[in-house]
Amino acid sequence: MKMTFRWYGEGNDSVPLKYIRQIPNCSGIMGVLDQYAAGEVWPLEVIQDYVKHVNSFGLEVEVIESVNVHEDIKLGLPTRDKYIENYIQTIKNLAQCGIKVIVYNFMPVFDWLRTDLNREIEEDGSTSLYYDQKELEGMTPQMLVQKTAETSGGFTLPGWEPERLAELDRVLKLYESVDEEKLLENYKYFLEAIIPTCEEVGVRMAVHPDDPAWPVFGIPRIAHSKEQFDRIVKLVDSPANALCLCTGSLGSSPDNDIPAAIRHFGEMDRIACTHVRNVKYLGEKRFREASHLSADGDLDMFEIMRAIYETCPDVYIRPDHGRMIWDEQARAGYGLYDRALGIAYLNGIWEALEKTDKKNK
Ligand code: DNO
Repeated sequence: MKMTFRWYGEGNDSVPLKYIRQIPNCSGIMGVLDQYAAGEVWPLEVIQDYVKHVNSFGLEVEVIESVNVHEDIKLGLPTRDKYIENYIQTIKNLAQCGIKVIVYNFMPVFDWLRTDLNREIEEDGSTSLYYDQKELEGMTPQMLVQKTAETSGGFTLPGWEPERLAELDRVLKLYESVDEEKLLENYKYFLEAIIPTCEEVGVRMAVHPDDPAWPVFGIPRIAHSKEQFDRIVKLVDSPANALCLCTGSLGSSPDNDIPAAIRHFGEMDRIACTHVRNVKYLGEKRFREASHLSADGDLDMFEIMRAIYETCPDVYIRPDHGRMIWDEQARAGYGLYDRALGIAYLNGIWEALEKTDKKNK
């Protein structure tokens, strides 16, 4: 496995590259150029400079998270072809700069969402991301957008890009005539167009699960169960059509058996990267994020790492959403301290797996 850390770019992240380099076993970042809106081409020279800059800190950048998919592609509008062409150009440019995996999602309108970005965990006074379906049902999408913006501490949030939200009313209206089957059809059209290029240039597309793992605000969502991912990987049957297996997103629903899903898709060689984190269930469609430690949440991190070790040991891993601890001021979910602790813990599990394996041979 290659252990990495998500980084938002110079001037846009509270964590400097130098600190990331100092985390044990962290060999690179999952990076992004978020100055480009969905549908725009990422210029080759800009990516080259970016990669050079990250490399100068002794870190690799082989995974990009994300290149966002324009809403017209998800909606299947006639304008989609020009955005797909741009997407293909971006894939080619990224491949030329050594990028091996592109994380993206096919969630309409919203990416991940929470009803509280800073919910205090009573036991220890830290805060973490929190979701309660009942709270969501009392809000309109516009109210949620406003609350998220007001409580994000001035940091831009991935998935909450201003240009995406400026379009909110128009796009929500258009989705009224798109159901799950239509969305899947539009998804197939997109994959059929881009995967041949990915195969040619050696890039794997890694789709991120819906988060939370169910539809929200009545908008269709098609990527939150093993059965749905089985359909997705078959839309275009290629190792380049792969998953970003995010344990916390899929794991927000107790119906999903995460180690089993990793084994299933790992054995098929369809996992290109993973986000590893823990979730604490608080009731029906109500959860908060926990530290990575198994005992602090409801996911079994040992079984998760064992499934990765046994079925897809070469994937890129990153710790995901940390709690905010030690009074750190950072982008919600993306501080240094708790994610670095997460890496140290995942490293420990990995070492135990490797050494036990060797002993048994
Ligand atoms: C949330 C992230 C997601 C992810 C996108 C990929 O924190 O895991 O925003 O990057 O869904 O497109």
